[in-house]
Amino acid sequence: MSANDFLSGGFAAAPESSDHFEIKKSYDLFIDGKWVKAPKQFETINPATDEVISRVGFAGKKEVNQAVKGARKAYDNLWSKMPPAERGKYLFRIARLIQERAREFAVVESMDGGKPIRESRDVDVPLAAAHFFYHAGWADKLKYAFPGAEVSSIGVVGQVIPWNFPLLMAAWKIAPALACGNTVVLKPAETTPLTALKLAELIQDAGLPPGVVNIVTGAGDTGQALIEHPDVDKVAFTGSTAVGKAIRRSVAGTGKRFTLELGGKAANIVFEDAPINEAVEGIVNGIFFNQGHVCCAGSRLFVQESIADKVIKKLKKRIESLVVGNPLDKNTDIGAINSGEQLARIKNLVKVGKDEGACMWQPSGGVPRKGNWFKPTLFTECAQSHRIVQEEIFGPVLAIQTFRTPQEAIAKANNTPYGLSGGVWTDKGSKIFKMTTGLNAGVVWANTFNKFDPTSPFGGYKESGIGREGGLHGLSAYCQVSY
Ligand code: TAP
Repeated sequence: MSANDFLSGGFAAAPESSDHFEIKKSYDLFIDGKWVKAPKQFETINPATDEVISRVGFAGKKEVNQAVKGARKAYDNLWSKMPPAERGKYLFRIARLIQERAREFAVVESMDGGKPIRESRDVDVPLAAAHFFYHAGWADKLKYAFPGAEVSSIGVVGQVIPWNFPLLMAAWKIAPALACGNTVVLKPAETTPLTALKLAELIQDAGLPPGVVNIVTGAGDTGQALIEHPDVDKVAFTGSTAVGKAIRRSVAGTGKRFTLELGGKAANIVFEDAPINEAVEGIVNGIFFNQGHVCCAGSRLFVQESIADKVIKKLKKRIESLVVGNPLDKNTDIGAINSGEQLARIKNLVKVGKDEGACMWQPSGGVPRKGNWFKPTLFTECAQSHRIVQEEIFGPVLAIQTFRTPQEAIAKANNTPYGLSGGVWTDKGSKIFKMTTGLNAGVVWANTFNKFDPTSPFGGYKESGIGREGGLHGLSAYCQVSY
């Protein structure tokens, strides 16, 4: 498929090239510092073109066991005993290598996952490097992170990550684990294994001792085998609430430590005194960033009744200008839906929204012929009971409701099983404090949305999970802290 097969919103196409690096025809599993053949393989597909990019290994119980053994050996003999400043040097090296190979990682991430290159280039990859830099700095300062406490490592960590931020989630998980002296077995998502495998190559280039990081690709069964492995001391999972619940049941009574970062249904709340144009940008960024495949996406918009018509009109005008198309084109605002399965889920919930009586609007532009696409979509006339208001769609679909008072906004925003994030748009600082204390969410942004930083803890309440990642809170989840 050529770049011209995609729509470019009236702009001249500006595709990023993919000929400056190699994607191998097939990848094995990265176990104990070596590339190990898996008994079978599966294809990883470019969701924007339906083309096969590569074939990757499918790890079964035997390979997962081999990886955990490698991680245990590296933990017992080397990594947990290494002077922390030496561990830090490896992390700094990995961070710098990610920066050096940033363009390659950004292109592969967009090809394998479907996200616009502007996002993988400006958000995913720089943040992944930042997570390694940040945690590299903590490696030899853990006793200052928790003053007065004895701090030690935990052991072997089993980590399972989703497909929406593949490299970034790997960095979120691996960097703090290594900084605290643990070793790791990581299972990337089935539809987006490539940047984790490229990270394994980079880790080899960084000279990290064998077994400290192991990467086993596969499907849900591979993740389950890892989580249930008796020699795993801690489980770190990011993914859906349904799988998170199953994991919590499986670790119950085993003594394994665990953190669960799960789904969300964030409220983005716009008051009549907000800077409206900025708020409209924030609404667009909140729900259409990464095609809405974002756990903290602002998927429920609450607009104060007095400005609702104005905000919705401006929002529609802005959405008309969004470019849906080639993820590798630098003009693209909304890329491809990550998989056919996810596209079917989005279509199904959108149909439910219409059937339940909400009013759907989509912009006039088309979408490319091949691949998985869904237009940015708004729903008005939504009720709290509608499934599109209660359930995580994980796609570019926004449910809009109105409110009259801050109390009503808080009550409606909190009426969800989730509690991951939220946003408040207002000119008044006092209102921001009132709202942020009233909202039941782990992260609340004020007059902005979807901003991330490794120093800032991230995580949820209720069905959005348990534990935090990032900052000191995230660090404490990877060490034993005894006072
Ligand atoms: P899941 O279906 O839960 O998959 C997440 C990971 O778990 C994948 O690697 C998956 O493997 C694996 N997995 C599936 N079944 C498993 C099992 N029984 N035991 C162990 N591992 C298993 O989620 P997803 O659809 O990839 O990701 C979307 C979800 O992640 C959304 O709900 C989103 O909100 C959430 N998410 C949350 C956050 C935070 S920080 N809270 C961040 C990003 C995403 P396969 O891919 O091979 O099936």
